[in-house]
This record gives sequence, C-alpha cells and structure tokens, in this order.
Amino acid sequence: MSDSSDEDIPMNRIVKLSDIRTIADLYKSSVLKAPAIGQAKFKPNNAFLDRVSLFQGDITELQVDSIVNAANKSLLGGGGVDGAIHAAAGRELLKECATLKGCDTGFSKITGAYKLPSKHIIHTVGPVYSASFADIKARQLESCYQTSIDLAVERSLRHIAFPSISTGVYGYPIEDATHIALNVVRKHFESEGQSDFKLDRAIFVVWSDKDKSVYESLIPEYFPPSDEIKLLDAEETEDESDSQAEPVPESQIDEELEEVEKAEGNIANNGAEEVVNPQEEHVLETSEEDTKTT
Ligand code: AR6
Repeated sequence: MSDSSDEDIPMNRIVKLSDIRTIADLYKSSVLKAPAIGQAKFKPNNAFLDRVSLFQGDITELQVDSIVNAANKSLLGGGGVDGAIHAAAGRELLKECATLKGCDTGFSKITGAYKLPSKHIIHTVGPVYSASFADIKARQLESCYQTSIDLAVERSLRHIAFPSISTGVYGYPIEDATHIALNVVRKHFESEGQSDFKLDRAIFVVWSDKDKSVYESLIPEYFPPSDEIKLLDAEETEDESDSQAEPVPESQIDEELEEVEKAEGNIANNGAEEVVNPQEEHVLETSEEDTKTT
C-alpha cells in the first residue's frame, strides 16, 4: 500500500435516480413493446410508466431511498445479493441486523444503509421454492413485496428498488416470481390513486440477461402503454375480473403457512415470534424498529 490518498480508496459506482430509466423511456426506445391484444392484465395508465424502472446491474450502487435485500431468516448475511449488500454496507449493518432477532418468511424489516448510497435497506425473507407448496410460496413471495412496500411507505421513503427475490439460491422460477413482483407493484399503484401518491418510483433490479428479458417480456402485461387503450377495450371486462380475484382469507393462509414451516423444519429465527399474518406484522415491525429515524 503506497499512501492513504483518496485515490487508494476504491470508490463504488453510484447510480443516481435520474440515471435509472423509467419504463416510459424503455417504451419510447422500443426496448419494451406494447403487449399483444388481450395480453395486458391491467388497463393502460401512462402516469404509472414514469414511476416504474427496470435496471440491470448491482443494486448496492443505487442512490435511492430504499433498496430491498433478499435475506434469510437470520438477517445475518449470506450469499447472492445479501452478501453483496453486507459487503458493501460494512460491519455496522451486521451489528444493526443482529438486533432485529431475525425475520419470518414473507416478512420484512428495515435498517440503515451505512456505506451504501441508498438511505435504507429493507430486508425481506423470500420463500425457498417448492413445487409441492407452490400456492403457499406464491403467497409468501407476494407478501415479501407487499411488506417491503408497506415499510417504505410507513417511513415516507419515495423509492424502492427490488432484486428478484427468491429466484437465486432459493430457486423460485423467474417467470412466476416476476408475475408476482409486477402484480404487487401494479396493485399498490392502483391503491394509491392518481394524486398524493406515496411511492415515486419502484425499480426492478435484474442481474442476468435472462432475468432482464423476462422482465422486458412481462412488464407490458402489467404496465401497458396507453396506445393500446382501444385494442384493450374488448378485453377489459375479462382483464378486470382477472385482476380482482377474490382474496384467500388470512386465516387460511396462516394455517397453510404453519403447515409449510413445520414441513420445512427450517426455522432459523432465534427470536420468539410466531408466524404472524400481514396485519399483525405491522405491529411487530413498528414496535421493534421505530427507534430508528428515517
Ligand atoms: N444486485 C442485484 N441483484 C443481484 C445481485 C446484486 N448485487 N447479486 C445477485 N443478484 P439471491 P434468494 C440477483 O440468491 O434467491 C442468500 O444467501 C441474483 O442474480 O441473492 O432470495 C441469502 O442470505 C438473483 O436474480 O437471493 C439467503 O440465504 C437475485 O438477486 C438466500 O441467498 C436473488 O438471488 C436468498 O436467496
């Protein structure tokens, strides 16, 4: 080592929000193509196209309000994106994570981001995929996205960047996982209405070319451009009924989740929490972490 000048300190690349292309841009440059007739699952809404991005690269480089970590139940680090986030954020992140007493599958907890350019990290625990429990796994993955968004909104964080949760080490099929990710974000935007919305940008971060092409092919189904309005009219009734399917009662989900947890026998959470339903989870999150400011 020669000296301690700034040049010797490796500077991670920082990607600003303004450098992250929205899907409106991606349609304009024909990276994204309008869906075929009848393929769109939602009606076009151009306002949403400026609030969604697809970014290929390292999530640790994003200078945004929050990035999501695909963690495990211990919240104490691991491989994949979890390893990259802990390595880039530094030991202080691990120290804060150690105070959180783990996290159950399908839920999320928030920390500071330390050496990262983002403001916060939302740690979510995706399901380990199993085709035998595909419905439950889908519900848990959906909950990862939803509870992460809920935390961002609760903390008034205006941007959230998601990696492709569970699709690496945890083996979730990328197409199925991408449908879930896009559906949750689209429904959140629908729930916010046209004005006074809480989330300015949802960024889907992909690492591989294959994952990028899956997102590029599925984004138009959830966020079609407005040019397609006329073409979609004929399909509207069917699309709306698809997107407003009757939700499964929470009690049923809880029972099924408990069954899966027992079957897996992989409780890595050294805390005392039982599996809780999404409503109860808000209480858990606020009581444990509200000492931190945003
Ligand atoms: N930026 C963005 N995406 C990334 C990055 C990065 N720096 N690195 C990897 N990916 P995975 P999981 C992508 O395995 O399946 C860990 O050990 C990767 O290509 O990180 O939820 C945890 O501790 C893939 O598309 O997460 C858990 O034990 C996606 O991130 C377990 O892995 C998710 O892959 C979680 O497994």
